[in-house]
Amino acid sequence: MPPWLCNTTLASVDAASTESDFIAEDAMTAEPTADIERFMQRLKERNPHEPEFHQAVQELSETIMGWYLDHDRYVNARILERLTEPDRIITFRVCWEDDSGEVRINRGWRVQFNGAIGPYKGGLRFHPTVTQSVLKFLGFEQIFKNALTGLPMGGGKGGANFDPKGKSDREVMRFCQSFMTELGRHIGENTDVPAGDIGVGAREIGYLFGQYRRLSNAWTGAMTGKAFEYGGSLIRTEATGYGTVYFTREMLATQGDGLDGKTAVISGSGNVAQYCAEKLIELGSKVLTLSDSGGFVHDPDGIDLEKLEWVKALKNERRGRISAYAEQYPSATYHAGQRPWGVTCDLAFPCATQNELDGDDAKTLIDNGVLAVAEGANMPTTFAGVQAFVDAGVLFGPAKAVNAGGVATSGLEQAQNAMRIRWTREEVDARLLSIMQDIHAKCVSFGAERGRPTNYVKGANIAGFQRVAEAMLAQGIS
Ligand code: NDP
Ligand code: 2IT
Repeated sequence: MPPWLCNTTLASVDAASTESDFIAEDAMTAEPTADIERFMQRLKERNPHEPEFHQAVQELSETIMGWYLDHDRYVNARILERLTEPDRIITFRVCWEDDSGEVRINRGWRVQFNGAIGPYKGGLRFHPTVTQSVLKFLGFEQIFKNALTGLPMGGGKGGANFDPKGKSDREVMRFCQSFMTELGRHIGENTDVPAGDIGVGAREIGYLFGQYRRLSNAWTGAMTGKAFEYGGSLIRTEATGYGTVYFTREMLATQGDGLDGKTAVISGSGNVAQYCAEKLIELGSKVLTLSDSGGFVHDPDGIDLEKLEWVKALKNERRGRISAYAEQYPSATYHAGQRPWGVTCDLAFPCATQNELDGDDAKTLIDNGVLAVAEGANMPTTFAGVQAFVDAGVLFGPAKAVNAGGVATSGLEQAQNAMRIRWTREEVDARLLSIMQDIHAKCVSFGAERGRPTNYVKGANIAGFQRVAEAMLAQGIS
């Protein structure tokens, strides 16, 4: 342990030291490892009981600290310290009445993390595991992801510890109306523009937007992910999954390889997983698995477009469980309580949730010869997993680059709403592709390493960070 950490215990930290000297003069020349430890120690003291947020900041710090310390302008302006403190967090009670007349109470949040490069932008998550820590990690990641898209979008995230599973449509509607009654005063097309995430799909966006429109007495593009009929963008539904595959194709191309004939393992069976599978199938890969929180299905014959349509109806309309796939298609087996990483594959796409692929899973995938791993979900790979992939020279695409196609297409939806025009499917898809290629190029330019595959984690972190840091410097101390 570096000497300066020895007497910096939680108990010894007073109010003054929590808001001061993150990188003191004496530490400026130390190894980044020591600086990372010191910085993380302070961050944890300021933000106790937020393991997901600590993890996201640690992952960023591990790849940018050396570069950051070389930039006195950033260090002197304490950009990293400022960037890890949200602009504000709004938290509120959400009361609603269930179908049996019982009063239910949930907690809602909006984390407006950093607005330097544009209005806050990021999804809403409705899931029982939602906590402030989860939303802070997601909001933090969103800052850099949005910066990578090149569009004017700040970073934010919100949600509630509400579980839409097992609720009637009317219950979900009442919850959404109550949630938006409070959130509505904090958002707006030039302030903060929410969208979907886990548990918030087309149905929820419709109810949320409808309530916002009533409250504001105006039709504005204050939410994205809307259905096409009332101002949504074509391709937004598909964008995260499609973008994930476009990015993977770029990674493979750096090694003269492609998607055709590759086997792919996907986790999740929601929005991102469905459209990741669809684009992979269209481009000639064989999709072997899908999953949900109950387990995974393995179809050695491959999940083709027809089977995928069946899955979409199962998950999006009938709101069923993925286990039903194995009853419908006898070629498949269902593995209750398990994740799909033991299935041999060329490509792996974690598309469900955070920390769903750990160091042991990574080792299994590497031993089985995986070529590329692309994070469709946010922070699905643990720190040990990321390290294992990078050390093994696997093409590893981190979430903030790989899944940025969703928010990028939200940005395109905002643009269309502001201009009062609609672009065709082809036009939006072409823009999405070009944004994903551009993000890939940025990762390569900041993450190239001699004699090794590009370090996309480092590339994405530095490229995203730099854009926001420059904007913050230009706008003065705030
Ligand atoms: P959906 O709600 O459509 O689907 C989520 C999927 O993940 C479901 O299959 C769900 O299974 C599974 N899942 C959720 N929580 C858990 C859990 N704790 N353990 C195991 N499985 C779980 O969400 P999305 O597809 O939109 O989101 C998936 C991931 O992609 C998230 O990390 C999200 O943040 C990220 N993302 C989404 C974007 C978007 O545009 N939608 C954009 C960028 C990233 P079950 O049905 O059993 O809950
Ligand atoms: O994690 C994400 O990037 C999203 N859930 C999409 C956010 C958005 O505003 O479209």
